[in-house]
Amino acid sequence: MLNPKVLKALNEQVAMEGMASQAYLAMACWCENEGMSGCASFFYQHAEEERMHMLKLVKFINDSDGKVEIAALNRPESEFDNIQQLIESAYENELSVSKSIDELVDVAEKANDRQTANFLQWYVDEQHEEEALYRGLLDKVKLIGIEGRGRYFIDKEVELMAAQHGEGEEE
Ligand code: OFO
Repeated sequence: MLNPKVLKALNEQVAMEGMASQAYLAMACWCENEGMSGCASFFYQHAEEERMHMLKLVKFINDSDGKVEIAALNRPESEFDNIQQLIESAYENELSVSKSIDELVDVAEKANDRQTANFLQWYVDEQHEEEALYRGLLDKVKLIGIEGRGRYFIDKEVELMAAQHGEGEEE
C-alpha cells in the first residue's frame, strides 16, 4: 500500500510525463510544418517514449494497489522562433522533469518506501541519458548554425539520430 504522499507525488509525475509527451508531439508538428521531417521523426519518437514513461508509472501505481489520477494536461508550447529555440525548450523540459524525479525520490525515501525509490532509479538513469542527449543536440545545432543550409544539415543529423535510436529500440 502506498503512502499517501508518495501516491500524490507519483500521480503528479504521471501528469508530468503526459505533458512531456504532448510537448514533444507539438514540437514534432512544428518541425513537420517547417519541412524538417528528420526533426519531426525524432520528436514523434520521443512523444511516444514519454507516453511509455507515463504508462510505466501508471502500471506501478496500479500494481502497488494505489489509485491513478489522470489529470487534465496544460496546453504545450507550439510556436517556436526557430529550431534552436525549440531544442532549448526541449532541454529545459528535460531539466524540469529531472528535478521532479529527484523530488519524487526524496518523497519516497522520506517515507521509507524502498520499493518506490528502487522503481524510480530507472527514471533517474533515463533522465541522465536524456539530458545528455538534448545537451549534445543543442551543441550540434549551435555548431552547425540555423542560417542558410544549416537547417537542412541539422535536419539530416537529427534524422540519423532518430534512425539510430529506432534501431536501438528494436533490439
Ligand atoms: Fe520521461 O523521460 Fe525525459 O522527460
